[in-house]
Amino acid sequence: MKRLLLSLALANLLPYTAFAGETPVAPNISFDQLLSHLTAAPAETAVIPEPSAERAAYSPEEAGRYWVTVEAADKRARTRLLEAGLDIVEINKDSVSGVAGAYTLGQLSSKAFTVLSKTTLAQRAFSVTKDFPAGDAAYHNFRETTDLLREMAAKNPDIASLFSIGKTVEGRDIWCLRINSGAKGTAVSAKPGALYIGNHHAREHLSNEVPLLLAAWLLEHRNDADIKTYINGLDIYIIPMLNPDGAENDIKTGSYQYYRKNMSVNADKSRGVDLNRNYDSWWCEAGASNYPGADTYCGPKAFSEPESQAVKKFIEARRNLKTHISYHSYASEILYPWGGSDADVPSVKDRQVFEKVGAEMGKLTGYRSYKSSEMYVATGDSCDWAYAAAGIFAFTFELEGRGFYPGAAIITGAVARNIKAAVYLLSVTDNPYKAI
Ligand code: 0X9
Ligand code: ZN
Repeated sequence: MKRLLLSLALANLLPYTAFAGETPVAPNISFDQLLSHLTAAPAETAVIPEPSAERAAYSPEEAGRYWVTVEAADKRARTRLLEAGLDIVEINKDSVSGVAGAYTLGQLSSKAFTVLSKTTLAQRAFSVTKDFPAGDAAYHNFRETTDLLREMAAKNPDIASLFSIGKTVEGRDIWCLRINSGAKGTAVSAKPGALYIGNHHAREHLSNEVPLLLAAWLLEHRNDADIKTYINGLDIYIIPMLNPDGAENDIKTGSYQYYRKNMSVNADKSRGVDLNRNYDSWWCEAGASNYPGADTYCGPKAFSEPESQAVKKFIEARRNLKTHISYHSYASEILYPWGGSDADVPSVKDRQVFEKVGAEMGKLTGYRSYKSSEMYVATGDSCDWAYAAAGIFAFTFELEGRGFYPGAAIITGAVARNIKAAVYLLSVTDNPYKAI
């Protein structure tokens, strides 16, 4: 029996999308309405197939079979995929997912089809998720995040593009939405760049919502005078979910797991490296653990993890980046380097920029802004590395909330406040020194 996943919850949440069968309907709901939907509407929980994949192990005849997602815009495309042998299990707006063996994979590799992702069924057995608990259904899981990002890029092809900066331990894509009126995808740009990353830490789900909905807001407000100026003059990158494996693991049973790390299998068979201890900034010298089972495990070496590697390569390939926010939760705080040392950053001017820009974003959010190491000294931190390696004015935001699971009602206010701070950061990205 095939099941249709027609992104009902997503359709309810999107400001500019409604589905009537397969026909996209013009935007008719404002971003403010989007936010109120997030908290008011008890979003329908996505129907996840009760997969045989939940079984502990796969039989030998299932070896060599894959779970694939393939582009398919309409029912004709789906019919062609059935003819290619694909066992369609899920139907989304622009794609389908299902099971393919060797013959079908051969067919799919022809030019007629675009395979968006491919994982072995055995891998999927360990990665099939349920979803956020019903009360938190407004949060976007990996599939919903992916769909929303695709939707944004598809609706704004002149200024937005979506690409993967790399794969996670479990083979998920780390998506990056780029907003740039000229360059698309991975093409280089000389325009000053701003980078927003969420969800280094798995259980900090609000840290995916804020950059994801920031992207939606920027695109919806693309014709506002100030936003238009930033879109024309800057190179804006939004990576809302750096650690999708961990985020999915955190919700895999339908109740939260308090999971923090990525999904690496460590030497002692424990799971996970703390991605915010894995960067090469005084790696594993303080505030991090060498013990693989620890929540603050720094990994076997700096940049041992595909997720932190992907960020490293991304930043090193883009010397135009000037400003950055890495979203975490929770504390209502804005932190700037150093986090791995009690010292101040050596450049007095840069310190003034950090203090001034942090304070301004503090006013806009109501968060307290201060030097990261005053919270605690912790090495291997992403923002320390981004500043040290690339001179990027990098801020860690500890979003609001009392606990890692503050409920869906918090999203509206957190997003609205943080849009203001993120837009302020755009306003100084052309020259952060102008802030002082
Ligand atoms: O410990 C972290 O990685 C961050 N806090 S969280 O609760 N989100 O895990 C804070 C990072 C701040 N950086 C340093 N103090 N180095
Ligand atoms: Zn965190």
